Amino acid sequence: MSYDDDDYPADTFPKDFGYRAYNQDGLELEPNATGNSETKPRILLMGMRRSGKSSIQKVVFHKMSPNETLFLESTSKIVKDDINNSSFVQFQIWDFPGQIDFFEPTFDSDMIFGGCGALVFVIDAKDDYNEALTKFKNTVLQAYKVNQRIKFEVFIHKVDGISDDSKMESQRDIHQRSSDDLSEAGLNQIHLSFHLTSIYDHSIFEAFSKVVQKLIPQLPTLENLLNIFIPNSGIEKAFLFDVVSKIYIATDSSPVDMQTYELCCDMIDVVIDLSSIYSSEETAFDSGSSSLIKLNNNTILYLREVNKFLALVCILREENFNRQGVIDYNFICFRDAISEVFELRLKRQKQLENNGQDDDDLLDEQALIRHGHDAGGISRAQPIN
Ligand SMILES: Nc1nc2c(ncn2[C@@H]2O[C@H](COP(=O)(O)OP(=O)(O)OP(=O)(O)O)[C@@H](O)[C@H]2O)c(=O)[nH]1
Ligand SMILES: [Mg+2]
Repeated sequence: MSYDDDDYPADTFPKDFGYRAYNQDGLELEPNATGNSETKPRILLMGMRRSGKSSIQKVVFHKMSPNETLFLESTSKIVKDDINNSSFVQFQIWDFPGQIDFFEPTFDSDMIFGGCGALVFVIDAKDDYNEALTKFKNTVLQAYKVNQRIKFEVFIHKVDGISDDSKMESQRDIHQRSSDDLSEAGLNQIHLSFHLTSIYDHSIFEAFSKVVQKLIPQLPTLENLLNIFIPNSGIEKAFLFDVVSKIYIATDSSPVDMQTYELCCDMIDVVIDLSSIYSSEETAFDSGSSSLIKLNNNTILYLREVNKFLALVCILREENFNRQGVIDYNFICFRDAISEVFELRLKRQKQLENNGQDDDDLLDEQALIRHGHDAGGISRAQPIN
């Protein structure tokens, strides 16, 4: 469960269609080890020792099962992990040791916070969190000094086995106290988001989805496309999933219900598992994949492959599936529109590289893409009744 105070201008996201396999063991990279890693947005995982930072990173991005995290060793130096799941989902995650000290001379704040898109601060809700809140305040102060564009995301973590009432109470308390601490320090304009998370259910995937979405400059375009696609196809809700991590990178503007999200995640698991039984690994999931599950409450889950790494999962009423032709036709328009967004993006990015422009120009480009699609692209996605 999570909520945000407002929307922030998105940071820039370098794109190419390339894909590199990720390392199951959690790649430990030297700085600058990969050519473009310095330009990738960075997500920092910070918090007290044993708060669950490494577990989160392993469960969400490396398919570690929650129970296995019991055997994780304490992190002793910054572990940098490149995530290149799809052209939308590309960033670095830096997992910090809990005992890191900002005031140590070797701690290079400029380097660490400079290229940071989001700072995820993990607080163990099962533990006394006074010290964590002090550390959080110091972290924000330090980070904000260097980079005012960082999005601060607080994960109130390990909420499994805690009653809903005490979850809400912890969230209220942590929100209140951290906001008070920051306004006392003269920083009341800082944007904080709070998420209740656990690696033992889908909440951690949902929270990470929200974090990643804010770093995707094309998000408004993707949401727009979904908002047009859905009513025209008789669909109630749709998620655009990054198949590898099961985080959703966009959804239409209707509210997200946790149970629906879980159903969609489970569907992806089923489809991937079945595909790998019946086909070779290379072709397990490709642009021809689609899948349909009928639930016993007149609801249908319909999955369509967008490309090798993205899938659209739709929830709709059974009777609306009579018009499958319309849905499939609209889906193809939707898919074409997405690839157009990327072509535009790539073209623009090449231009920027040649001209050496900076990030702010990329924000203008967002407007350009959005305008382009409102005007043309998806308008073809009308049902053919
Ligand atoms: N109950 C519960 N335990 C969790 C959860 N997430 C992590 N843990 C446990 O918390 C312990 C510490 O997890 P780590 O991921 O090593 O914590 P860390 O923040 O990386 O710790 P340092 O590297 O020492 O800073 C492990 O035993 C995990 O199994 C959760 O959501 N719920
Ligand atoms: Mg760790």
